[in-house]
Amino acid sequence: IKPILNQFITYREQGRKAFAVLIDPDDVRLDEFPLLLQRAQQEQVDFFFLGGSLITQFQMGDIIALIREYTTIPVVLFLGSNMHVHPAADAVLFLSLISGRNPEYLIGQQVVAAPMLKKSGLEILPTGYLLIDAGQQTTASYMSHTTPIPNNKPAVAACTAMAGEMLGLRLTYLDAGSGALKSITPEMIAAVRQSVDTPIIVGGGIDSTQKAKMALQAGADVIVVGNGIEKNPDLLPEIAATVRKCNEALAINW
Ligand code: 1GP
Repeated sequence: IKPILNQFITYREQGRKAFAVLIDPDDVRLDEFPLLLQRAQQEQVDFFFLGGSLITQFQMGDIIALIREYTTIPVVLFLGSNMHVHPAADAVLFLSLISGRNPEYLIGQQVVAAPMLKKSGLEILPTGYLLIDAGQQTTASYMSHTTPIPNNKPAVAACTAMAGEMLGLRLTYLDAGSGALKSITPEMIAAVRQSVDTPIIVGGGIDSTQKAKMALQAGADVIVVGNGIEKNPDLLPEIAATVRKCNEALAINW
């Protein structure tokens, strides 16, 4: 198994929780960025997810170079389009939007990206991507022309995740979309947890330690926080501490 996928799977097998910080390349101010990177390194953030639905600033290369300068944290691309692929990252979440019924995001984009990704040397992380209703239309559902899974239908999410796993997708990503008003319910996370063995990544609207803890306790293996940290950088160490506490509690239960 390739190293980053292995990292996700080992965390899952050991019951160890992980913390990914989502960086939207358009929102990065390069002069302030090193401070965030130093903090992330200090707090032992597990992954950087890098990407967004739209990228209007050509600074992916500079961002990755700064991440390399200040941290040893792996960079995982999380892209809205194959136009945004950057070979200097470590890996790419190769997403199939399985909650939607738009063939373009189920397989079309992937066909176009495949030869480029093969040459890029990036590690490919085959990921079942589920958009969950967030109480308002998110950029992701607008851009992908798909209807998200209703927030109060855990069984739909569970069956979708199951089908993704049966198709061979190695990671399951439950996303309420960036800046979601409603983050994903513990009931839905728990239903998915009972249905698949893949690592489960949960993100969208996690802007407090309470929400982070709830997602982890419900069965998320990796939580992703973007907007919350952009608005309040102090949230980074707070969430890191929550993840650590959760891991300590799990270690005691062993
Ligand atoms: C969105 O899962 C990510 O795709 C994270 O969302 O920016 O709301 O933390 P936030």
